Amino acid sequence: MRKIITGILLTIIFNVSYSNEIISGFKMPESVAEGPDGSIYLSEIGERDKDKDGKITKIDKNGKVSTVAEGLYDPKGIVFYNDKLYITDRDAVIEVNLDGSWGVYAGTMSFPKTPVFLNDIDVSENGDLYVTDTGDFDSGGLVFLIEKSGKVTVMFEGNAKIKAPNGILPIADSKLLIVDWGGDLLEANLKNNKIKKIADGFDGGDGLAIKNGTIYISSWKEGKVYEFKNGKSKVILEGFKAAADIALSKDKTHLIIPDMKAGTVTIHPLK
Ligand SMILES: [Ca+2]
Ligand SMILES: [Ca+2]
Repeated sequence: MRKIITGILLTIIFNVSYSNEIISGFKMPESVAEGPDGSIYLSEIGERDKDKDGKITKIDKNGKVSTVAEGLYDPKGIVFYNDKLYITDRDAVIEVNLDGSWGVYAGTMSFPKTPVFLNDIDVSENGDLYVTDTGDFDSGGLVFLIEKSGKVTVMFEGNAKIKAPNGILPIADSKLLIVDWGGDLLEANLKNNKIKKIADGFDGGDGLAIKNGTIYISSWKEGKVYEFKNGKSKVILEGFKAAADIALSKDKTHLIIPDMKAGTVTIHPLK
């Protein structure tokens, strides 16, 4: 009897928690990160190549939407480190405080190669930032390292393997996952700077997330989210207009997906 009741309860919880929550009304949302306060912080490009209409928006735990910082160009990748947000904004990286004040963290001139299309950003435990430049979306892409000292170096240059890097994610053992716009999922070993392809077929690859060894990859072009585990990939979500840069919630129970063309943010419970 006890087992049956538990079963019924689990069924109810399962049904309630396994529905997507969708928040709408955003202008070209590109990337998301959950903050220390449990709010979701979102970059909104506004109109592409239109200056100063980009902004950072906060969705609090009750779903209330407010503007954190504005006057940006085309903000994209967004990540938290020590309660500050680091965001790529076309050809620079900016730092945003939670009170909304912001400044340039790595300006265009501090890059050893002129950035063309800064895209994703992520951070190592020691505060080093990894930043992708998707180049012309065909080739010429770069991966930059921005050290805490502010020094910017090129980690990887466009080559036969890295063409137009988009999503980037540090993982265990000094490795980085990179998804290329052309569809390849790459693993870079930071100990020897070797890059290997571990999967492909994610055309228009945008964001990356990882939970217990399962990698989640969004395809902007296909409007899909894939999972990749044990050497195999499968679609777990589809029907987006442009699934942009995804992120996991801090407790890793939910995947957060901004849809750039639909102007929505979907919060999807993971099994
Ligand atoms: Ca803009
Ligand atoms: Ca991106």
